[in-house]
Amino acid sequence: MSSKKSKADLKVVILGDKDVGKTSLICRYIDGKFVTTDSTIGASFFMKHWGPYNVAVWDTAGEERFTGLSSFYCRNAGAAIFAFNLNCLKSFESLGMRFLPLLSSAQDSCLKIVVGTKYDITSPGSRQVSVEAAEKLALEMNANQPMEKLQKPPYFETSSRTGYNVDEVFEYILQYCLPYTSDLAIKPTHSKSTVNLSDVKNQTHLKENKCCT
Ligand SMILES: Nc1nc2c(ncn2[C@@H]2O[C@H](COP(=O)(O)OP(=O)(O)O)[C@@H](O)[C@H]2O)c(=O)[nH]1
Ligand SMILES: [Mg+2]
Repeated sequence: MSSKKSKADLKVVILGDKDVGKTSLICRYIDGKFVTTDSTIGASFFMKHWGPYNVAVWDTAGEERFTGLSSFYCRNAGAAIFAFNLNCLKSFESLGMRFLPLLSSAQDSCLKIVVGTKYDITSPGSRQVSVEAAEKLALEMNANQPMEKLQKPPYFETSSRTGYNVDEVFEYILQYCLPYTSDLAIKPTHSKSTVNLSDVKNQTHLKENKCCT
């Protein structure tokens, strides 16, 4: 395999309600920085090179009006990150109710990783989702995966502000989904392109997609 080819060896999508911190998580991983981001419109695409592999990371918009679009971008995904805000129960409930059904066009073996975000502003008083509940969901979502390969419930608590646990999420995905060789090292090279869908409402075919979900 060669990183010069344009086709990705692994497609990763990130799903979750608006404002849970999906874009910040990807930016922290790709750029190593916490950046102020604009609301994602439609979806953005990042390519990361990991050893000989090309990894495509698709950031999606969490808003209801883009649901059909997110379903489209899940096609052939090998891994999906289900992000929720640790301080917002509703965002956790959305994962099973609204976002899991979008994966029908992903690979059958698609790994699902549950990620609780904004750990830096989470305290016992503010936390609305327990570790146990999140781990339970992560295991339920991956009932078709071999447990010996999962090793642990695929659940991480992260902070894009401090960087806490962010690399660990992606390392877990890459090691699970790609054949691992000892010379693999994350290279800092990457590229980004944004799918310009600023006027999604006026695009008939996208409206049709929305109806189908
Ligand atoms: N304190 C804190 N704020 C965060 C974190 N991640 C995201 N945010 C903030 O949450 C808001 C929404 O983030 P964004 O990444 O745009 O969410 P998205 O809609 O899911 O892509 C922004 O104001 C971010 O600065 C985090 O780990 N800690
Ligand atoms: Mg976003």
